[in-house]
Amino acid sequence: AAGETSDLPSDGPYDHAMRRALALALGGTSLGPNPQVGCVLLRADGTIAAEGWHRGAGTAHAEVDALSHLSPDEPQGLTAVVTLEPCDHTGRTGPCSEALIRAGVARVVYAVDDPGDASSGGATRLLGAGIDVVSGVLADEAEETIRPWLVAARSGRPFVTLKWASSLDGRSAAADATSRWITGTAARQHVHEQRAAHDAILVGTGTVLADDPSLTARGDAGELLPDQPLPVVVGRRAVPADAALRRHPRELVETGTRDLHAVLADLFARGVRRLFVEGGPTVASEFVRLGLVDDYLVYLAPTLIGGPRVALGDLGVDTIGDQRRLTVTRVTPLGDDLLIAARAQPR
Ligand code: AOF
Ligand code: ZN
Repeated sequence: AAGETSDLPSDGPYDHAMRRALALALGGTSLGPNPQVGCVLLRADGTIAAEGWHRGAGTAHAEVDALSHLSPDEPQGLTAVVTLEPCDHTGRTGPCSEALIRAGVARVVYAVDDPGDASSGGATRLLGAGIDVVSGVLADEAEETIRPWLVAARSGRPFVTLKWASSLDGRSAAADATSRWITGTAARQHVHEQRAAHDAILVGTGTVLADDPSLTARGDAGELLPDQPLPVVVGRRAVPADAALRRHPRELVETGTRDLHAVLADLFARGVRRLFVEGGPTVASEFVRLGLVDDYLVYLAPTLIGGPRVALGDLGVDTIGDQRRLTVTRVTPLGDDLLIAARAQPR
């Protein structure tokens, strides 16, 4: 018999278990090519028989991790609550759809469809095996939890966070190009945490030549954090042999081009899903102009600089109807500075 599919209202019977599965998902890393996924195996009375989550690329998927805590007969008749549609492909590990069928679960409840061409199809296979499938449970929360991974998987390019620091009047440097320091230590520390939370960090050759940045993720005492982003330079000019970037713990990626679409495709192929763009103004503007920015992190210092060195250059906004409206998602005081997190509004 074929299983049945249904969509439930938002306060349905699986919300509680799905919230737990979402919390478990956060135990995995947000870095690298794989999503954060959590799984709860429920008994008929709603109690939890086992829990699992995915630790990162190459390790067991959440469903398989949860099943591994039970003896072979125990999963029979259970409901698997998973944050992502169970995969249906053999990648670094085997298909979760088949693992769930073999285990004998009666029902699979999930939040978000797997957007991958190769990996999707788990729901269809489960239904074909006579398992009930419920999709879309807490879909909005799950979308928000793994938004960068979903955006990357759906668009075939890394999720892009554009960061800049500027004066209250939007200047990132003085007329003579000096730019250190505008923001205080709390804001700078926050930037280092952001670097560690991204797979790669990108700047233009202009910034390399002007600032000689290290692009490492460092702690309070200047020590290297465990996760270091891949340093990437766009532009045709060469990075000097004695540049600080050449001493980065990860090998520098020199793209030799200003074609951002090509750069993003290449980074995606290398497994980069979260890209942190740190400027300068030319590169930042190009990302905005091409509609390639997903999240903005703007560090505003209570200072005035005035003059020509604005944080962003020409965006192709010749008339006010073309302005790029953003939605502010968070405003955080950091010492004397303000962090404004925003995202692009759909155009
Ligand atoms: C699931 N459960 O816990 C995860 C899924 O190379 P692999 O074998 O690790 O497969 C990675 C893909 O599998 C990934 O791109 C995504 O589509 C899916 N991730 N699926 O059923 C999980 N982490
Ligand atoms: Zn899987």
